[in-house]
Amino acid sequence: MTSFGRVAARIDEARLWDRHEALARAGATARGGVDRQALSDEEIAAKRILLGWAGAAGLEAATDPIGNFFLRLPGREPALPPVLTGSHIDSQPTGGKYDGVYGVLAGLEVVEAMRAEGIRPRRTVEIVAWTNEEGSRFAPGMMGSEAFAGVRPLDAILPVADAAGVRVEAELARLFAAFPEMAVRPLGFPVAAYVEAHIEQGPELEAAGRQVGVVTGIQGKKTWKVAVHGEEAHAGTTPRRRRKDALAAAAAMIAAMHGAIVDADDVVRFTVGRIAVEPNAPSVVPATAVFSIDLRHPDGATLDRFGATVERLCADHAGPCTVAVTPLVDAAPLIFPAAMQEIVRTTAERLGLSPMALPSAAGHDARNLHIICPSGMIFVPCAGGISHNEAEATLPADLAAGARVLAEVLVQLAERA
Ligand code: HGY
Ligand code: MN
Ligand code: MN
Repeated sequence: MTSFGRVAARIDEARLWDRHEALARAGATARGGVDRQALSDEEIAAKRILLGWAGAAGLEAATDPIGNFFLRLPGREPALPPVLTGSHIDSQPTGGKYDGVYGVLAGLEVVEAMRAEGIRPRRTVEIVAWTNEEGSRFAPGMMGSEAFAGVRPLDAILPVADAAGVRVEAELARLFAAFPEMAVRPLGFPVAAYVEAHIEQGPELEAAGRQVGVVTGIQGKKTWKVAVHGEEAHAGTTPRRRRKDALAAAAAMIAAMHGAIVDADDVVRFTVGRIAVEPNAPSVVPATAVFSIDLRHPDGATLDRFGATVERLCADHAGPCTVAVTPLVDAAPLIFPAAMQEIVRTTAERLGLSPMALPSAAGHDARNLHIICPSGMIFVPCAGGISHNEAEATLPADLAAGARVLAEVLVQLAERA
């Protein structure tokens, strides 16, 4: 047997599946999903489990000032920039067992397979769990890969607080205290290439009956935080003409944007997923309403055009209130290098799989690695395309098929001079 396929042949479907089940116990919810938000105790517990497996496999563990976790298999020439693979293990509040976790565990499975086959690539292979990909507890998301790639400075990230006022900085201190023996490396280093395996989080692969997707790119995304300020008042005594009702104004803004940000072909994605009202009391006219906006589209000009309406529509519907629209993320659509798409496609075909090319409608840390090194992604199907939902599901055979493709892609990339 040529060296091609040797590591793929060592991928252990049962071990990969069992590790998903084990990691899902960290932050398990009653409805079969996970609530393992960034820098939470649940995520620390999951990292401890991960480190146990990595230690047993002889991998070196390290972190960095933003809490990214790196599990390292030194190559024959460790001075060369490494090949990176991974994703995230933080989840949405009603998340599934596979979003993000698959990319980290598939990477670990590949390294286990390399060791079982006695293969030590030329380049070091590192598995990474990026900090706060989801952005549910701390907005915006992708803080770990953004800081690593230099997209967002650390000093702009550390002061960000969650709904309870707890800052990233304080939670990172807790994380480092939980792993006192962990080496802390400087933020960012040269990377030869990055490959991320992920469930599709959409219905295309399953509908086409394919096990593996070659990800062509990631659609563009803009997010904002909108703060509407009015005035507390008595719900029974205050006449309408004297009210400054922040929630009524926010509702008008949101309705106007839902009415304006639509397209006939159902491609644009506009979501207000979070709203917080103060003082949030039934008999008090709301003084403030703070809500999120998540806007996405695969075409940059269209995304910009819809994005340009946000600030105007909020201002037009503020009524007697004031409104502050704060941009958080402005990420253009991206296309992964043809060479990275090609190596995923040809590797899958050589393994006897029939890969399908498709773009990613969901965001991924690969977006930020794409800025600093050749990056690519491998998708596997998930049931009904359901994700960011506790019912997220997939098949052991699909996870293993994706891991086999990842294995042989990483071996090829890590053998390159
Ligand atoms: O929101 C996203 O696209 C990613 O799943 N966090
Ligand atoms: Mn994800
Ligand atoms: Mn997600």
